[in-house]
Amino acid sequence: MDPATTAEKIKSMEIRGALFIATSAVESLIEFIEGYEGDDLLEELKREGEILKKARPTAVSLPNAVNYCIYLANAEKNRGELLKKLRKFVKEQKESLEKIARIGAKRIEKNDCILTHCNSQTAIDIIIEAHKQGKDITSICTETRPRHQGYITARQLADAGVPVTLVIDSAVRFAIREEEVDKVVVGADTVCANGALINKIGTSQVALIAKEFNVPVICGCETIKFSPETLLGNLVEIEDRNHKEIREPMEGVRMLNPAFDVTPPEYIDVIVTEDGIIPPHASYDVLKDKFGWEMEMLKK
Ligand code: RUB
Repeated sequence: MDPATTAEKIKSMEIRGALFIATSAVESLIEFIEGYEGDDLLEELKREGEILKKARPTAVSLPNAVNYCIYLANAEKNRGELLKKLRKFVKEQKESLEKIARIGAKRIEKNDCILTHCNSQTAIDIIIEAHKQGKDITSICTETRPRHQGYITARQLADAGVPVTLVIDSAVRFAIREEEVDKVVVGADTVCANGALINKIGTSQVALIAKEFNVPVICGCETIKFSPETLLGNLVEIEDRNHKEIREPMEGVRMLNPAFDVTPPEYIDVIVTEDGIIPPHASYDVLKDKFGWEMEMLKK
């Protein structure tokens, strides 16, 4: 699929979930490079990359992945070698899901009841891996208004054989208390330099309630979702989606439809990356270790 079509599908949320957004964007740039016959690939890639980056503003995996393509294209002038490196990048991103599932599942204990919010492939894979290991877990997922991504999660977990209960978002406190939730497992759209987590709207409420009941919050997050821009002091834009997603306009009523919120690092126990488990406050070290290339680009 070409970059413009991919950008449209990201905008309309046909392509969604922070990791899938990033890998789809890179795959579209690979297709673009394969078909490119002009003599200014780098400039054209930058233009296509801008279209992709503008598709959705909050998940940093998208600009990180696009910037990485441009960084590679700048350094590698041999088209075949560049494509090889880009395909390797996509493969590694997909493999990171499995690595995170294996590491994260170790934090899940026998008979745990796990609550998850929205639809994160990373979080789901941790839960399914724990189930495959025979830990006899059960799960609860939230409906996730207004787009109801929780229904996708419920389907995926049920299809994998994990006993699953669906609750409305406002039943989270009731569920954590009455269903005796042992752990919360969520994904990430962005992790900031201070360890704050940006994920689907409502994640911060879930984490706050989990804290109240001493329930650990585990965040599954590929390192591509850490934000180098936040190291330079920039704030992450929270997407304000079409208010019609909530309901038809009401006269005299202002609607607000933020798609994501910020969970302070104090409410998160661990972040599970493909390289291992870190406390949220070690996010700075991840950025320093992994994003030297992007810091170079951002400072220019
Ligand atoms: C999805 C969402 C997910 C993260 C992580 O929001 O908030 O928790 O993107 O997903 P939306 P993954 O439905 O608005 O894209 O682990 O699949 O990358």
